[in-house]
Amino acid sequence: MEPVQNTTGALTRRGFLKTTAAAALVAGGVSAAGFAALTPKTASAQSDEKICTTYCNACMGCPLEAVVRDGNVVLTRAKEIEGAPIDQKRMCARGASIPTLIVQEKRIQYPMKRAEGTERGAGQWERISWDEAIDTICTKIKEYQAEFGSGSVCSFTYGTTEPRNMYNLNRLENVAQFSHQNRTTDFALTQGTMYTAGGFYYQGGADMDLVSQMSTFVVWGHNPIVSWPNAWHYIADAIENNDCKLIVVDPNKNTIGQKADLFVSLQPGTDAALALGLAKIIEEEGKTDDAFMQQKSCAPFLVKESDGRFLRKSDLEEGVAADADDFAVWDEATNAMGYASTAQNPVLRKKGIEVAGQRCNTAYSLLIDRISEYPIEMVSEVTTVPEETIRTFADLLCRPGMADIFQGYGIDHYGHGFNTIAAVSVLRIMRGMVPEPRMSYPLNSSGFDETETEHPAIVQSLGTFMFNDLLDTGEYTFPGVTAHMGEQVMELPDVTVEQPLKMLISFGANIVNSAPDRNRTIEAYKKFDFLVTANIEWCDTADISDIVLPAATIQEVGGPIGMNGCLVWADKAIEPKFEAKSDYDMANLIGRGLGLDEWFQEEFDEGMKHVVNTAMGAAMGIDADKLKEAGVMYVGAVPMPAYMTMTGKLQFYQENPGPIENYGQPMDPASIALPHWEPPMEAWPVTAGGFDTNPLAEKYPLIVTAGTRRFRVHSYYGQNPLLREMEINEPCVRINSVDAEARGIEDGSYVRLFNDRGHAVAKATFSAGIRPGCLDIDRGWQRSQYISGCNNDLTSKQIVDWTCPTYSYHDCLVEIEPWDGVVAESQE
Ligand SMILES: Nc1nc2c(c(=O)[nH]1)N[C@H]1C(S)=C(S)[C@@H](COP(=O)(O)OP(=O)(O)OC[C@H]3O[C@@H](n4cnc5c(=O)[nH]c(N)nc54)[C@H](O)[C@@H]3O)O[C@H]1N2
Ligand SMILES: Nc1nc2c(c(=O)[nH]1)N[C@H]1C(S)=C(S)[C@@H](COP(=O)(O)OP(=O)(O)OC[C@H]3O[C@@H](n4cnc5c(=O)[nH]c(N)nc54)[C@H](O)[C@@H]3O)O[C@H]1N2
Ligand code: SF4
Ligand SMILES: [Mo]
Repeated sequence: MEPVQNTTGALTRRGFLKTTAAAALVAGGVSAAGFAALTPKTASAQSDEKICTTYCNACMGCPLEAVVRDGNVVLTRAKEIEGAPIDQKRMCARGASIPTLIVQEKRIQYPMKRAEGTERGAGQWERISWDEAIDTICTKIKEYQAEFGSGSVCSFTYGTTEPRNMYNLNRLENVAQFSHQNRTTDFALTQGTMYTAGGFYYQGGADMDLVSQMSTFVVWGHNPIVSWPNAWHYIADAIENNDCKLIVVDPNKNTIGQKADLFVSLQPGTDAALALGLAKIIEEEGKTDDAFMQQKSCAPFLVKESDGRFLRKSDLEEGVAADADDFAVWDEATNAMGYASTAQNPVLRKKGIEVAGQRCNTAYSLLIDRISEYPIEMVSEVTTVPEETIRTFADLLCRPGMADIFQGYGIDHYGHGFNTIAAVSVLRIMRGMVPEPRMSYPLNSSGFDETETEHPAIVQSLGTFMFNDLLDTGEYTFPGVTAHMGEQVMELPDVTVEQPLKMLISFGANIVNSAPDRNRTIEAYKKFDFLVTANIEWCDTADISDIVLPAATIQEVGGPIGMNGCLVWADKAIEPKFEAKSDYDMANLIGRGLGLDEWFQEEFDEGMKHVVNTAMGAAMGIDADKLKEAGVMYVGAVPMPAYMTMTGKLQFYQENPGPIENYGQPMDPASIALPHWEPPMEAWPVTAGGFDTNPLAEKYPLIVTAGTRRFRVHSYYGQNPLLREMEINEPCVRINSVDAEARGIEDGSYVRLFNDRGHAVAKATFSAGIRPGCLDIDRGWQRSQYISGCNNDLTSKQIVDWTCPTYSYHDCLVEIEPWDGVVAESQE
């Protein structure tokens, strides 16, 4: 159905309102007629057909081919990757569903604004022109910034984290000096692997050649068969070709757990205790790789008792240039102090070393003290893993041949996630597992060419956990802490951030659905004066916005991505459907509308050159023109001269850690100096290890986690009709029959999960793989797809560790009951 137009061809608002009512263009859906118009036409003999290079951005960036006929993508298939030394050609059901994703019913077609006089969220929309949309947005930005300061306009640019999109969005939020809404998600794994091993191994996909060579492989809090499907076959290759032993650590027997030689089911949130207990066994049995630790880690570095810092050459000698600095060690070859770069035999296990009036201990001896707090009896009690299983695990870790540990977000999504990731990293360092330093080829998403060093910048980083306070009072207060640095103790006072908030612009992400404690998120969002959402498909976040902008898909825009060892330059395979525009173009329009034209001169193709053309690229002979010409280039992993940690060495000891996300919070660096275990903040329904049960567990005894699901990526792909055919088309919660039967719950019946924060109604699916006391609810279904409530109505925004502030989605207690089918008004 065509919108009504007046004689000049422009839309009339009245005319369109009539049309929308008739076409039921409420809540963002398009009519059946509109959907038919979007659907690819049947190919005829006369059809033009072309094959384009493209990719899927749903997890690992698989390079694909798109078959295009008559302006529609009719098929996607895995692309051959020339020059790849390993078999990389892969695609899963999500990649195969791209043709229907592009034309799905829920696609946002035009810029829309909330119908005048209607409530936010009432579902009444009017189509507007791009000009009106951009004018309105820019006028609002200018007004708020003039009256309340530049940071009163906040932008959120997550969910579409590709450099292709992020480049110009980052440019906009910096040049326009917005405040930036931080996602506060997945930070423990990022910060934990970065600080200990210098980065993400495996998950960038560039190290898969190593995975197939493993003799022992541990998958810890991760379910790659579902969440990184293209990673599984390398593990399978290792099992088939190397007789690799697979160990899986998870409370629940997840998909990959079925393939494990040793499946270790543990009490959720106790992984750090298990890792440190294993480390103690390995140390006591003399199975550490000492030569590796001496050469590649901070283990021999001397740590001063006075302030907990490494003793450096610059502490001992005058005029040492920063790049000539070195770390003091005790050299057994000379029985004297030496430096890390030259010592022959730096000692690992030594305490009470006096150097220049400073009492020092080796970093490794501090670690030994720490792991001595985790004897096997205590670890077994806390984790519930039998002592015999812990010993078998330790033996398997010490098998000859290559071994490594693939850590996942199952252990990230806890308040003490950093500590858990760091504790697991201890095992990797002690056993010499961490490979030579390498990294995935980095594309530049910063928003600025490497030569553009002078530019305006965002004014403040904010988390959604701050929004309720900021919107109520214009202030958020971080609690003060007692900070420890060696023998020094400091009281750090509360810090108050002042930031009035008026307007939020979200590019991608469906934050209302994905952030924890959804009811609190909605409460906050309602208090914003003005909300703008740019997305490909209509979602719960669009529902409560004032202006919604239609974003274009990869196939409609093209551009570069680097993942999985490959660089891809996708073709613009088809014209954008309806009036969709790329995020790049949207940033240009807003930037220019704000009078910042000088920063937004370049169109997409030129802009993308800054994304690919980096100094590293030049050194490797890679540039945008070459990549565009090739379509796909295999680059593998880029070798690095040193680990990208703060010292260039593998670090189980952090001398002065800063947080990955700095909101201005006070923090105690000692909380992550050496890894330790503490129970989860909420999901602790037991008494063990000297920690009493959380009293809340009397009311809410079950732990609910939300694992990833095969046929969706969070909410994305979750409205794709092809994928919806492939699974039960509604939210499900997996439950052990023991817990279900105790509550009179039948398999396949509706149940209500609830706690003080909210509730979610889902279909119970009995599963023997779920640990009694635990539930696993689908991740990603939106409120609009639930009968009542929603997964994130249950979760909490509380931040536990300010040295690594991250949302602890998996740390959540609930009770569950058969659902009586009544939706109370308060629950709607
Ligand atoms: N199909 C699909 N793939 C995706 C996504 C998606 O939504 N769908 N999302 C993508 C994104 S953004 C992410 S972050 C990744 C996440 O993907 P993964 O890293 O695989 O993480 P999860 O699925 O959250 O959890 C993995 C496992 O951790 C377990 N777990 C929960 N608590 C604990 C615990 O205390 N200890 C241990 N050892 N395990 C625990 C869960 O039972 C689950 O089996 O997937 C990416 N890939
Ligand atoms: N309960 C619970 N909640 C969780 C988690 C959990 O474990 N438990 N895990 C969390 C994790 S790991 C993550 S990463 C977050 C993810 O949180 P989100 O990023 O909010 O999740 P998605 O639902 O994938 O939203 C991505 C949105 O981006 C849109 N999009 C895709 N491509 C483009 C584009 O090119 N341009 C624009 N403008 N939009 C685009 C999609 O249509 C989709 O609406 O969720 C978190 N939420
Ligand atoms: S979802 Fe992941 S594995 Fe599947 S096609 Fe897309 S990028 Fe590849
Ligand atoms: Mo994530």
